[in-house]
Amino acid sequence: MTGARRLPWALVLAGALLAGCGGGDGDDVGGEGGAPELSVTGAYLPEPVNPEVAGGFLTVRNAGGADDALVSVSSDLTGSVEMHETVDNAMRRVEELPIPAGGTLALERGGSHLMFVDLAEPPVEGDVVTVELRFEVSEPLTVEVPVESATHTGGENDHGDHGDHEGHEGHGEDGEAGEENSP
Ligand SMILES: [Cu+2]
Repeated sequence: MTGARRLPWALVLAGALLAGCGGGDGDDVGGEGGAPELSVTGAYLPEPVNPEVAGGFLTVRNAGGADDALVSVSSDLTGSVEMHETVDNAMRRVEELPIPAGGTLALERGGSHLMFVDLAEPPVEGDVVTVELRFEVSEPLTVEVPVESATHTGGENDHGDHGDHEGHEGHGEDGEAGEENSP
């Protein structure tokens, strides 16, 4: 099995790359291409159908030259905000969502999303939820997320250019089917 022989080398290489990225204590952050540069667009939260669980959607763009990742989320709506990905129509919790250098992390219906759970009180259309996004590298970003109608998809007030739909390959296949599929 040649694949098995190659794996240790891949791990060594990944480790070396991580060490190279992480050891930047003495470096000047902000040099060209040296740091992620994140911005958030298109955030919305559809009024939940299930009053205890709400999905949240947004796009994080990384215009910088280094990878980053969304590692945790909090909000004033609930103390429990999870990050979920969707594989084969089943969603599952993940510990982080990657935001590649020069790329985007798109949280959208049918894909990865934020999951607000254990809601004391369901949000209604017209509310605004304050969400704090925390990243592996970048400083946290606070986003005011409008609550839209339950059927809102975020598509209609986008000005074109919504064509890239990358980054869905490469997930494992196990998936815990049978959780609620609400968002
Ligand atoms: Cu979910």
